[in-house]
Amino acid sequence: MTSHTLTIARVFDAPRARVFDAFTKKEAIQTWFGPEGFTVPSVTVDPRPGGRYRIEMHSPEGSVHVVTGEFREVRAPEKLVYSWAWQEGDHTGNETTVTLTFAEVGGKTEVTLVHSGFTSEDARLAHNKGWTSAFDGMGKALAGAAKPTTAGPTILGDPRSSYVRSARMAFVEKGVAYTLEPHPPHSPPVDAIHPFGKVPVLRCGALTLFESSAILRYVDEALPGPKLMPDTPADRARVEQWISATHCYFYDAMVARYVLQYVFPRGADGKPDRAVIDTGIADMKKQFAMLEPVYGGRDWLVGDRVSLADLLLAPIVFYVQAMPEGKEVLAPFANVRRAHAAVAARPSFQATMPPMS
Ligand SMILES: N[C@@H](CCC(=O)N[C@@H](CS)C(=O)NCC(=O)O)C(=O)O
Repeated sequence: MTSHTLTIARVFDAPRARVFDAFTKKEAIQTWFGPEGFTVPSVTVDPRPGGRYRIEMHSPEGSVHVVTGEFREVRAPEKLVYSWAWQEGDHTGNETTVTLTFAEVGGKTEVTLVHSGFTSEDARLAHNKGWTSAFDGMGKALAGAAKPTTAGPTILGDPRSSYVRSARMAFVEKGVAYTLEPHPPHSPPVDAIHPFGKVPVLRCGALTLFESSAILRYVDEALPGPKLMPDTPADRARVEQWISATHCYFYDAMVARYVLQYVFPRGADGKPDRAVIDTGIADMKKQFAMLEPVYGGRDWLVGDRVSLADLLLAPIVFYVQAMPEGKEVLAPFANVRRAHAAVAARPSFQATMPPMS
């Protein structure tokens, strides 16, 4: 049977030892390995003759690809030879050999890859595409732009944020696993995604999103699980209406001018600013009075089941209730309290309790 061999030479703008490490150190491999858009959540590597490696890659669509092999020759920082075998997919069962040589060229490093033993030209071409894309990623990683290590959906944000909680609740409602990376607003990982540094932001494979409304809509539409938007255009528009009202009016009165005044006091002597709190309370009362007949006998802002609008508002009402005047403010509004209790009883609400101090 004819054996097909792939040869690629690439110059990387980095010292030879660092480029060699990119193939032999777990953390370094995770910054570039795999085609563009793939992430590398798991790597084990034992770079010595007879030592083994295992690299798990996830595609943006969520498919898992695992390659394993054994090191045959390890001569840092000049040469590396290892076997290469896919654990699943079209190329399973065919062990091939990767030979890498590292040469210094004027302060840069030329890597020559010889990947031999393919049983078909198709397999050789598929690997040419994969390595070429991976080497593009390696160039970027060596220049400081590493790829994320988790492919699965990841919410970045402070778990105390009501908006972060809404995004997390959407995942729990859908029954889809997600990772929470706790980062404060305006921290580098958040700033890398949100132009104004706010939380939450979402990373999902190659996709990044900012703004909770966009994140909630994506989670609902792109992921399996129960629908969090109603069935009719009019009801979907009503959900959008309450989402917009929450961003534009409820958050301002309930969070900015009430809850946050207690959580981050900015008044005289570092005390909560009473004047601001009073305006927040006055507006909240009007807002709850307006919502009271909207709920009527129903537990949901729209229709007969939970929607994204409820997920956005409930974490805010939760904080209002927890503040000194909150229960008193809500006391006259039996429907609002009953509707809030209905969302608060859901596993998505229970599973996303913020750390309270
Ligand atoms: N419109 C944004 C608002 C997000 C937002 O205001 N998040 C707060 C935490 S609940 C935040 O990041 N605050 C920091 C800041 O405003 O600088 C969204 O819906 O995602």
